[in-house]
Amino acid sequence: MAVVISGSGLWKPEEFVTNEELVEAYNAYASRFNEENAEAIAAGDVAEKPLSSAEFIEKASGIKQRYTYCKEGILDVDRMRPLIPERADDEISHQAEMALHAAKKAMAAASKTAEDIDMVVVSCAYTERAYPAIAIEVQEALGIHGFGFDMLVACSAATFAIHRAYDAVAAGSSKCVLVINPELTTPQINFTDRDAHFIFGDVATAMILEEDTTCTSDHSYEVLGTQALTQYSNNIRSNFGYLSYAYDGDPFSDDKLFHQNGRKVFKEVCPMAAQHLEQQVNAVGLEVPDVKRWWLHQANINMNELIARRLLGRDPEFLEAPIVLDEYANTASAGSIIAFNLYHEDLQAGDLGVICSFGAGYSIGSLVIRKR
Ligand code: CO8
Repeated sequence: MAVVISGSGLWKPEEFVTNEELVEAYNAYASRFNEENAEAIAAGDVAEKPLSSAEFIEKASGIKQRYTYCKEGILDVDRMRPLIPERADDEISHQAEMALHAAKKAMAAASKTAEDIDMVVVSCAYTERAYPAIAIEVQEALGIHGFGFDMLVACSAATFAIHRAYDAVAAGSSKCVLVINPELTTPQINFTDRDAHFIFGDVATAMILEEDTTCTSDHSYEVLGTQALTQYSNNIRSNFGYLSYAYDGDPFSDDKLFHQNGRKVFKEVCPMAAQHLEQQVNAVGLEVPDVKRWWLHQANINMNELIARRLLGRDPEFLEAPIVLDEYANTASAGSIIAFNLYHEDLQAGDLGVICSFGAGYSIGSLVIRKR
């Protein structure tokens, strides 16, 4: 029996924010801050806020725009954070709503109904509450029997959840698994921080994994191997959490939002990811040139080009390692799944590909797959 990926789904919000819009709002905010704090800045008590630039953002990251679940509030210099209405307990939660959109698309692509699925995993960088699990809310909304649970592994939440799905199907404890990644990142962005305000966007992705014997999909991929690696690092961090209630400090201080040492991340993660990918391909008896497509994590275009160059010894063609950053920005764990979703149907039976995430933790997760 083989385990296959038999469907994937991608949902993006209708609203988006361009670099130009973002920079205009940030620069207005920063200029006002600098004016209001001119004396303290001159005395060296407060740091001047540097200005941002749309050209820098595109050059440094490859990002041109990002989708936003709620655009309202983000560009408001008096707010600088999305204005998301709180929902009552008997309403569908925001992340469950996002997850459902992507789940239904993955189920349609795999020709699966609720009766076919017996395990639901919602895995992403943040969940909007601790319990009940978003996965159980989605399970209920879809009418799926069996069980569901949430997982958090930051950038590698999607790949690590697919690993768990693979393990469950391979072990026979589940027949068909729905993995969903509702990446609602914008509420964790410090839009007043020039170094971080441009990085993330919102999106939801989903995948179905099942036994090959039940698969009826037109586009399915046998999972040949999975590999995960973690190594503790404080270079990408958020201190947001339930202990804030017990602390005397500000529950909304800057350290409670996403922050990183981007340069260090770049330098440390690129070699780790390239080495991991080569080892992962070799572990299933293949060589790097055997791989037709690399669906890489989408954090930074220069990072992806560097990793691809290290692997291939040359620049990749677009379709060898597709980039979706220009349209979607960094969508935490969903990036490599977006790339897979948009660029997989052209592959032929026998073609090999690798899905790989890398980032916060640090965490790296990969799968070698073969088109059936
Ligand atoms: N506008 C203009 N200038 C800028 C800006 C800006 N917005 N930002 C920085 N600069 C300036 C700097 O001040 C610096 O100037 P100087 O040389 O005078 O000091 C110059 O530009 C260069 O700055 P950097 O060295 O910081 O710029 P880089 O070329 O390194 O680019 C990046 C910055 C884009 C952040 C880059 O370092 C990068 O992408 N690194 C990798 C980061 C990464 O992969 N992070 C992982 C993200 S985490 C993740 O994927 C999931 C986490 C969990 C989800 C969280 C959801 C909220």
